[in-house]
Amino acid sequence: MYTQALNVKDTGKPASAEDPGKLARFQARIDAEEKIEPNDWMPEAYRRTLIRQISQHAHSEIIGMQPEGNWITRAPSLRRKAGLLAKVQDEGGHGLYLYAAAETLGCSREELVDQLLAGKAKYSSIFNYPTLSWADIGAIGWLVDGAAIMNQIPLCRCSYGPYARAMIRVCKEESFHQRQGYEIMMTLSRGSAAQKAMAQDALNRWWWPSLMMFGPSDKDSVHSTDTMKWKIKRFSNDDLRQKFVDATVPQGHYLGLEFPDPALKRDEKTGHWQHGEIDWSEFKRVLAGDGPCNRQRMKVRTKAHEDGTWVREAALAHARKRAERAAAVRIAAE
Ligand code: BYC
Repeated sequence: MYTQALNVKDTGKPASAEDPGKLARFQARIDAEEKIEPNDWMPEAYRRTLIRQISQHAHSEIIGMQPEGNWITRAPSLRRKAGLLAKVQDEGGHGLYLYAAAETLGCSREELVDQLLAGKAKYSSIFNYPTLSWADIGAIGWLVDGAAIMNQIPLCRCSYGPYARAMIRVCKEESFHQRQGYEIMMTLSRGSAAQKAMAQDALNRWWWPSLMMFGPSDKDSVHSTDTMKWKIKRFSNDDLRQKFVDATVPQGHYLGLEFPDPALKRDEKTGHWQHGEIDWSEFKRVLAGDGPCNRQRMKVRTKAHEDGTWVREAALAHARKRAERAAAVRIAAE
């Protein structure tokens, strides 16, 4: 999509060595809400932060296909299967837009994928949890895509043009995903006692991991100061988490479900739903690679990458032949 525009190389320069005048002009552009485009001058730290965040986001979309893909063959009806199939394909598409956006910053998709497979790049903690029942597909759509929308709508206004533009389409598709998930939860909640229990069990298991998707609390967030200054992030982790809780709790109550948090209560003065303490030790464990499914996710991703080698090679050989043929036609015409 954008890779032809690459003329930005990693200078390896520490941020302190950068021209203060250029830095000031860059910040002034950000403050004036101008979009930064691939060939514009940008501080090294801005570029690196974007590569880190966008590639982590891309990896999350691709790894996120696994827990849901687990239920494609077991969806309870043809309609459900078609919906889920389309959703999982959308996630693959989101990964591709995001890798393309990251490539505009001078890092190839191959390098980014290698970092993931080598365990050097993160992906969202949420995808290290298993999908044990069909209700989990409803809970993922409702909660995980719901959290994703809350986090990603502000990213449509992010200062980096290619990321902001990619997020517009991603968010439109995520809202369809959220609706399909909530509709599954609604059907189960209005079904038999066993179906309602399945929906409750899914909410019990996905609620806390969904809150962790927003990242560490503001006091522990290492990147927020810079990313807020550069208008990559528009809201802090805790602010977005609170917006998500406020939007989601009434939806759960409408379903007749209970949240697995005895401390959850509405503050009558502010109108916000206050939640209990998040288990940050679990979050850290999952990030360190020791969640319920980390090993399985990486094993499956690595195998899929290896199995796809011939496809990538064939596509490159085809592109080479087309280019050679086009060059031959050009020479003959001269
Ligand atoms: N999981 O300083 P902080 C989706 C890391 S895809 C794993 O607050 P930042 C979907 C963070 O990377 C969902 N790691 O960081 C797909 C950093 O580590 P490094 C993904 C996490 O970047 C398919 C460290 O903790 N969404 O929705 O300012 C189906 C310190 O954190 C997590 C995105 O990627 C986590 N939950 O804020 C359905 C959105 N949280 O890199 C749905 C774009 C934090 O220094 N990303 N870390 O080693 C963001 O908005 C931000 O990167 C985050 C974190 C809010 C996630």
